[in-house]
Amino acid sequence: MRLERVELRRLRLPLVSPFRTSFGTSTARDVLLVRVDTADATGWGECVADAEPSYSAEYADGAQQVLRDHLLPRVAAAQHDGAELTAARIGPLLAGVKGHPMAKGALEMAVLDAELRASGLSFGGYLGAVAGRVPAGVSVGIHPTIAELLDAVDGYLADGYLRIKLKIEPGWDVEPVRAVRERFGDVLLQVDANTAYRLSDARHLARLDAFELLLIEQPLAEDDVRGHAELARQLRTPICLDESITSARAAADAIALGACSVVNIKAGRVGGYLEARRVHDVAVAHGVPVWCGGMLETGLGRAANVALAALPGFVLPGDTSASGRYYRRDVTEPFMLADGHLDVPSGPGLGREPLPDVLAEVTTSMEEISL
Ligand code: SMG
Ligand code: MG
Repeated sequence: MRLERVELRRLRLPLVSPFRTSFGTSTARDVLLVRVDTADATGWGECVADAEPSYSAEYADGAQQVLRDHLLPRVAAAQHDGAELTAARIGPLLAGVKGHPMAKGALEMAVLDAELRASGLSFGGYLGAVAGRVPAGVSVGIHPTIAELLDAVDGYLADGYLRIKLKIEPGWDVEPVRAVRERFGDVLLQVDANTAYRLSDARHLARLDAFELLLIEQPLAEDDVRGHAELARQLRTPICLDESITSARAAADAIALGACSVVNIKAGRVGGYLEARRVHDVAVAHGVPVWCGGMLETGLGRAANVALAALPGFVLPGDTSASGRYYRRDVTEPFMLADGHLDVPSGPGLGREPLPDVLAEVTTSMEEISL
């Protein structure tokens, strides 16, 4: 396969409601899409970097620049030398560029989509999906008041979501969790701190043990694996890592060190769906349950996430919500909740493509690169 043309397209997609986390409030997504054209097929990749480098070091402008100036030139050079391109070759080809997993992952996703569309295989089929639908959880942001939080959770449960994740931060943790537990009984419940705590908060966080949470996600800093291992010894609530798991090797290390007993898998955070599958395989080999994280993806990233979430080690509901939880109009045919589940697309590649009219409406810029 040879890439003939690459398009870097930016979209602005307003969220249906503001999403507040410990690192900021999002009211819209600044999306970078990568489109690759080959002689046989077109492929789409979605970069999950946000406008601000606040979830991780990456951000959309930086991702676009590293794609244009460092990643795509390496692909062009390899093609010039006669290399046949496949998605599996993208990671090794880009290994000389340090970091930038979200930018790399978006390019690999686009190449994989084109490759699979050309061969007729779906993402799920390629990755090893064993289910036709996946259970859907929902991530609920920090709200101005507990009453508003309870209203939001009530609405999501009425929609059929099977698991609730509450965003927490110091000052918004024990009381909201207690309120949700008291009001909604034994609903599957977990929390995500996005690195907002320190190890010295261990005694405070242990107060969450009373609420039988599925897990607490990333309480401490991204690079504080030892801190998480120490915290795990002080909490009964299982620790799940998100930001810290930057590769399959990082997952193996964190598990071996006792820093987590559950893993959140996000393809963008680890450089693509192939490394995401390796994270899954490492976790399964250690008997560690995994679930699929989310980065407010459009229907394109969502299609790939839902396929990934259908692998056998994904035994907990993911942050794989329906399109309507995020966007009034998704850029693809929307993902709909049915009985608390999303169907895994079965068509070639992602099994979803952008709707031209919506895409045109939300596009803010477009850059074309000939290879
Ligand atoms: O896609 O439903 C979603 C969002 C899930 O909470 C979510 N993601 O740390 O897990 C996480 C956050 C990171 C993104 S916040 C913009
Ligand atoms: Mg998280």
